[in-house]
Amino acid sequence: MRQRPAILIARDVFPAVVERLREHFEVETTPPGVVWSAVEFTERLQDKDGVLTTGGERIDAALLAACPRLKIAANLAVGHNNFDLDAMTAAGVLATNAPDVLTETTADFGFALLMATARRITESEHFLRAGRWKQWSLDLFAGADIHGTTLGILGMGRIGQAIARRGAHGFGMRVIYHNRSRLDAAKEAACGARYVSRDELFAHADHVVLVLPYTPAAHHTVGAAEFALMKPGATLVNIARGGIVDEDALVAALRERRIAAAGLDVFEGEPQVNPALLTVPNVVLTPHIASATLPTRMAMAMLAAENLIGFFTTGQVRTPLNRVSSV
Ligand code: 8YV
Repeated sequence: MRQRPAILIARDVFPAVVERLREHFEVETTPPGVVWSAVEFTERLQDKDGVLTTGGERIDAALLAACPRLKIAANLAVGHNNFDLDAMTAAGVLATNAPDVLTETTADFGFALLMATARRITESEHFLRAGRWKQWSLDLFAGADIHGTTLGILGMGRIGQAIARRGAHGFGMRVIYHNRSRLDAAKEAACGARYVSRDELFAHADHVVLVLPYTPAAHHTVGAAEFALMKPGATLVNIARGGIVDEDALVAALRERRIAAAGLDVFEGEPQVNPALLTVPNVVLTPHIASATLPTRMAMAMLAAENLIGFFTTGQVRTPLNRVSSV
């Protein structure tokens, strides 16, 4: 009998996902709480035909050279900056990601983080929990309005558009955006958004939300120059990838109140957090949870699993990132 393909699940995932994969594959799981080092990950992958990754495991030329059996890596994230797509294509390894199923959930969170940041929700809760609330005062945690203000979105893919719709149609915001390519008129109308230059976006927005993919060109693309362009009362929200923002420059801008506040769900070098960020009061910090609802995380993991199953059974996957010749 032909041997079933061997699959590694690189982090602990829901039992239903493991069961689904076991219908087709020999599956090696990862115990709860375990994050393999790059060396351990490579060792475990050496005898595998496929891998379900979670966005944190790097697949590059060195790993591919050490894992010659590998044919597919299925990311359960939409972002895929952990994949070196050129190296994967050159090695004939298919890459897939998990878009769409997380769009609305992630946009909900982007908006929640924007509101928490502008209305100083976590800062005021810390104050209350610390027993410091002694009296009402007119300006107690007075923040910035959301409704009727200008929302600037950098990166106008599916999640950016979903945030734009919330802002324009739910909160009566003027939505401006900048993106590598401009949306067509129908899409702009659907999300009530107007295309502007990058500088205009930073200069005119009351709230800037970052939703762009993390590429080498996007490294620290938001830093001192952008904070200098922003309005003093403006806020910045990052739900994309930590490396997009120069965190040291952000800390300086927040301390000097060159911008009012920031909300960060992603960090350069996460799960380590730049210690300076922890000392700044006007920043809301969350541990990369923008897509974290149980139904959405299940849908993301199942999409990755179905991509693995599709690849080995029919040769078809739902969300490919590159093209390689089939199995
Ligand atoms: C994931 C994300 O939860 O999909 C993405 O790109 O950033 C999150 O939704 C995370 O990457 C999983 O590691």
